[in-house]
Amino acid sequence: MRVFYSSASPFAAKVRMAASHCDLPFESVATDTMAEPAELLFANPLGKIPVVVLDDGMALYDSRVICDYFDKLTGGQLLPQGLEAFTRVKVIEACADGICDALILALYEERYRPEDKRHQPWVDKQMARADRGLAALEKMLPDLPEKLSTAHFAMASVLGWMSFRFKGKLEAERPALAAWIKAFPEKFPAFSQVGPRPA
Ligand SMILES: N[C@@H](CCC(=O)N[C@@H](CS)C(=O)NCC(=O)O)C(=O)O
Repeated sequence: MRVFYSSASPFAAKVRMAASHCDLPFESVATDTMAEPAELLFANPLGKIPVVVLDDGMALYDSRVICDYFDKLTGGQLLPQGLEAFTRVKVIEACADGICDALILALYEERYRPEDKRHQPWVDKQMARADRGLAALEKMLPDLPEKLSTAHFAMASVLGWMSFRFKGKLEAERPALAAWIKAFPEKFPAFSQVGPRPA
């Protein structure tokens, strides 16, 4: 199995953490989405990472589909079985992923648009969305199951990524989330290898 990734990509980190947790061997393929390599576009017409290419050539995206695939493949290593616990995990995962989507949009506005074409109200909207999501995530902390799940990996992805892309924000605004991500490597030691890292 090959995973198209970049070290800073939070969504790719989510998938690599989940694969490591499930003891699934994989080859990491460093991918620059801006360069749109043919191999990436062939595997994922959307041109985004992460993409997993299975040994038979089948390509899977996006991160939620990939994590759900890993869960099925391993007989339920990433998601609880009971309906209530399953639903709680999926909502936390969706919230963490949504925060990440909003922050990425805000960041891309700065990174990829010429200064005179930037639209601050759009950035403000995304930041407000992310802030509401972070407040909700903090409230849902007690809902996290003891066993590692896709909710943990989605949270570790966005919060780990924020710790270098939005340095100091969590500590200043969401101390419980800042403490959670600080403690996460104790629960999941492979975080230092497969968690998000500055490029
Ligand atoms: N919903 C997707 C989001 C993936 C995503 O936004 N990936 C970013 C990197 S973290 C990307 O490929 N960005 C490049 C682009 O948008 O052109 C998932 O869960 O995998």
